[in-house]
Amino acid sequence: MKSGTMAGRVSEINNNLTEKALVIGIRGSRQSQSEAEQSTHELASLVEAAGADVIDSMICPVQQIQVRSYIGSGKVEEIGNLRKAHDVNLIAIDVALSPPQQRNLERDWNCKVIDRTGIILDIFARRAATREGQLQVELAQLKYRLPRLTRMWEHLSRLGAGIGTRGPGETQLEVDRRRIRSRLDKLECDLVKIKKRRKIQRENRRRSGVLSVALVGYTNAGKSSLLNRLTGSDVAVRDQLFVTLDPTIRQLVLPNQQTITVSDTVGFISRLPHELVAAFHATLEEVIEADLLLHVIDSATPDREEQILDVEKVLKELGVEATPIIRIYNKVDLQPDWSPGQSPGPADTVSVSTVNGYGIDELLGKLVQFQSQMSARATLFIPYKDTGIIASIRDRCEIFSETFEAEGTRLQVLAKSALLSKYNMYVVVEPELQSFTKGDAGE
Ligand SMILES: Nc1nc2c(ncn2[C@@H]2O[C@H](COP(=O)(O)OP(=O)(O)OP(=O)(O)O)[C@@H](O)[C@H]2O)c(=O)[nH]1
Ligand SMILES: [Mg+2]
Repeated sequence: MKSGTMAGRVSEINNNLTEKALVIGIRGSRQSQSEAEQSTHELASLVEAAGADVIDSMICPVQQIQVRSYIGSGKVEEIGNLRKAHDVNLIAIDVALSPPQQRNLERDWNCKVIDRTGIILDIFARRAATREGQLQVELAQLKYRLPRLTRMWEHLSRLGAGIGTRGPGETQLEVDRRRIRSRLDKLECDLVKIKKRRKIQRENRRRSGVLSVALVGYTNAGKSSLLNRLTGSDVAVRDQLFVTLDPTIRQLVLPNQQTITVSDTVGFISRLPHELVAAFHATLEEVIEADLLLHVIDSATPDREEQILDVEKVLKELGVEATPIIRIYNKVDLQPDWSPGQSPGPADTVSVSTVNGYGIDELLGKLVQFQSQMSARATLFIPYKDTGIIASIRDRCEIFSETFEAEGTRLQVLAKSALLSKYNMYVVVEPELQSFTKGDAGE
């Protein structure tokens, strides 16, 4: 009985703490109503993922952005009334507000106002579990907060001008800024160390000639589900945005018995805050350095095409346009009339369902094909006069056997084809290996 009362009290406290939010979508002059609706719906999901209750939402048409508060004064008043009627304590708005606009709206509505970037940063801050993730999010948050710091000073100045307010107010602001800047320097320095460590780990993997595949895609597309399906791992999967933040790397033994690595990482979203992409560079290096990208697409969402474009935009920002990519249309079980022929674009595509396993064998087949095109086994014969090159071969290829003969060293290696072509002059095509190396070694 006692514990029941306690539990009741805790849930009452939690209810009181849960923020009640109003979600405001913006329809720009070049946007259709359905685009605005989808974006507003996504913002509501983000607000929920950040832990608030969405009480109501509305779409506000904006023909011309107003400098003072982004939206016109009539709409500001209308939304203010809606806020009062619902008694909400948070208004989320689906644009990137400038610091003064955010401040003006908070004053007009007398409640907390948060923009799309602020919400995404908040979710990341809640979800970051590892030290690396936490550092990355803190870096992004501080960069976002730095220009918004004036609020503290304004608060002081509202106490009244004159002796004792002006000087200290300004000084405090400068102190705050300086503190943030020195914290930013420290974080950047810590992240450089992490980056170095990851680089060493990655180089160790590369050295073995093992192919690396990275899962990329819009948040909630099913990347982690696919990793689990392919490798039998148990990475967290939930119907929520940004469940995965930290990269996970698993080995996958393909049907041809060759091993590759598959990495799962943070998902992308429309208008992903630039601060986050920059801060997550260390994490995203698994993507940057991958030999092959699997772009996982939620085929069942009405926003599918926009999401594909959004992901491609981030990939471009990361500079990986040249990396081969396979588009994976996931969740086809939700689309009974799906036909793979509908797949748009020139990229290689596969339709799958991580729920019922449809298309997984086809995907594995494509991975085998890619793996055998990309890596090859070869026999190299290095004359003793060139012995110096063996150290670099040892560093970059997997060596199966090494025999010393009268004229030089014979090595059996497995390596990426592109790398093997550098040692072309030493490749020996032996009859039994011919079918294995044919076409691969020289590419
Ligand atoms: N019906 C159906 N649901 C799926 C499929 N694949 C994934 N899901 C569901 O989609 C939701 C998101 O899946 P995740 O694997 O967490 O997606 P993610 O891309 O890793 O998402 P984040 O890590 O949040 O960016 C979960 O509720 C999954 O159960 C599928 O093939 N069919
Ligand atoms: Mg995930």
